[in-house]
Amino acid sequence: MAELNILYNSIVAGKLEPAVEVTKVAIDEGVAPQLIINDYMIKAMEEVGQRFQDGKAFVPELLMAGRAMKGALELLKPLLKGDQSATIGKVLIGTVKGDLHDIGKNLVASMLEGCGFDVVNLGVDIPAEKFILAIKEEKPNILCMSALLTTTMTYMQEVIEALEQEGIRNQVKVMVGGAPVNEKFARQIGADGYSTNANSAVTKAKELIGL
Ligand code: B1M
Repeated sequence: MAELNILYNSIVAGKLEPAVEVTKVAIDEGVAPQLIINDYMIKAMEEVGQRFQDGKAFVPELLMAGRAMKGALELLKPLLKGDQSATIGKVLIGTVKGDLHDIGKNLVASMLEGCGFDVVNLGVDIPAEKFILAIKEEKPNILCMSALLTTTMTYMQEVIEALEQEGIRNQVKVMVGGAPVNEKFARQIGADGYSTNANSAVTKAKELIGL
């Protein structure tokens, strides 16, 4: 029986190997990926964030925890894929300029992909010009922007304004998310949609393209 508390503790302690091992056992035992992610992995990252905030953990600990979570998440990614054979829409996703957090953004990308979206993942620290270039090249239905810092979430508005100046705002729906982002903020900056987590991101994305 998979000891999922070991997964939680390993991520908090930044230990990759036991995190991966216990995840493998959980997968073999048929534990639902969503339960592993939501009840253990994300909770562990919250604990690390709390320790950081309390001055009990520092950037190296955040990095190690991120590495452990990413390693375990890699094993779960294939399981997030649904049985969708046809593409239901195209999404361009990236973390905005100045922001290097990508674990949540990648989780959103994997869920969207698993639910039938064609996903182009631009990565982190993406400036408006790069989003614009990619929109012109890839012609996505939805632009997804992620931000984890209160200092970078405001850049989302700059991207939306840049889309307007470029005359392409009406060609793409804009969805925003990330821990400091909320519905009110999304509305204020002129985004079309917002979601709190990777599951609701899929629901919102479908809604935005009329499904
Ligand atoms: Co940083 N960090 N970090 N960090 N980090 C936070 C975000 C922080 C809250 C920690 C804290 O103080 N408690 C704090 C931000 C404070 C603030 O702005 N209010 C913080 C800070 C301060 C910093 C630095 C400034 C620290 C420093 O250098 N002094 C620095 C900034 C670097 C930069 O970006 N320029 C920094 C660096 C880092 C690391 C690089 C070391 C590492 C990131 C590794 C990586 O991502 N590859 C890191 C980590 C790991 C964290 C915490 C601990 C965990 C983040 C995470 O991965 N969570 C975080 C504390 C926390 O979140 N509690 C913290 C798990 C992930 C699954 O959740 O990303 O929220 P999340 O994604 C969720 C939802 O938000 C949503 O769905 C996801 C899945 O459910 N979502 C979307 C996300 N994007 C979405 C997009 C959507 C829809 C939903 O649609 C488009």
